[in-house]
Amino acid sequence: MAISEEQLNTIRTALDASARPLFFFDDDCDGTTSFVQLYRYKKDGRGIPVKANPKVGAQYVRKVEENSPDLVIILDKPLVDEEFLDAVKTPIIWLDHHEPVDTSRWKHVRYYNPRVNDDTDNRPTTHWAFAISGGPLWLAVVGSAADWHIPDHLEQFKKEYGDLLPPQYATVQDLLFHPDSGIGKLVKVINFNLKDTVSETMKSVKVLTRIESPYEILKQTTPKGKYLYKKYARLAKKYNALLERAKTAYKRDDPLLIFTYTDDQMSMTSDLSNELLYLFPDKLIMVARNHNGELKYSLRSAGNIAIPPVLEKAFTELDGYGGGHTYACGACIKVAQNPRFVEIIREAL
Ligand SMILES: [Mn+2]
Repeated sequence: MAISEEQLNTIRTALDASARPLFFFDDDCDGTTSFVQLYRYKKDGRGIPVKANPKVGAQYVRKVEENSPDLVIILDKPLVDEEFLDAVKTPIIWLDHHEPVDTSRWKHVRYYNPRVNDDTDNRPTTHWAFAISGGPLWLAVVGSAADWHIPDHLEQFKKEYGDLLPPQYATVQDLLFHPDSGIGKLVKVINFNLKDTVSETMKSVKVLTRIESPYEILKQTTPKGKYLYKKYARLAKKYNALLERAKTAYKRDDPLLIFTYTDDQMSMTSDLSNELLYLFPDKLIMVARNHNGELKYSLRSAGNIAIPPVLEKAFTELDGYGGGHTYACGACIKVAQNPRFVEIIREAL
């Protein structure tokens, strides 16, 4: 195990000893299910979703001051602003699985990332949160699948929730996008509930911490489950319409599938690009939302193209930024520079 049993015990012990933990978590399914598991284990503390930025920025120092926690826990965020680490004097536990960061300068920061010891182990944050908290199992499975990992505990999950698996599955994409996958539906329910203002997101996350069974949501058997399902269904309508439009961007002879749309409110590029990749696995999927003169891309490839080096190449020439995992990245580029951006990517293929 690339985060050792001893390290996991250290995190658990720190959580046990804390009276007022403050959690900052990535506002995706992995980050959120990580938070919910640890919060349910602790039965105390506060959680703040960190939105729209891979970095925990210096503006979150204020949140620490407002809450005066005795422990800060950062979940599933690849980056934290140095200013934040300098300013926050409270002990910080930072649990992540992206590119490892050297935090040795900050004595009050304990950094946990499976890739530090084994670069091939990038199991999701929710996997480690499960190892610390003991569950609920279904949240760990849903969170892991959402981060493109076949969950380690799938067999155990199958015994309890067999009907939430598709009749046949070989890959994690089948778990996510097979029309009969309850896991995939739950990923969408959680993701769509996170696509709103911080206060609306927090309402949903609070409700999620009180859900005992995934069937409450899927079968809408309780008011809490109904609440989450309703919010999901509203966005699902919009999402499905965009997906249908995106499918028409498919060109047989083009290695790229590019789809851009304009929306000032919320991003669905990540979800759309994932599903498009399932439908068109031989393409490099590029889905962008046009917002404030910038295109915010989600890029996906099925494993034939490593995306970060391609982006690096683009951003040595162009302004903008991007990065992420080997086969799943985000990128941002000014609309005016987009033609050249696409051209560079085409040349790199
Ligand atoms: Mn993650």
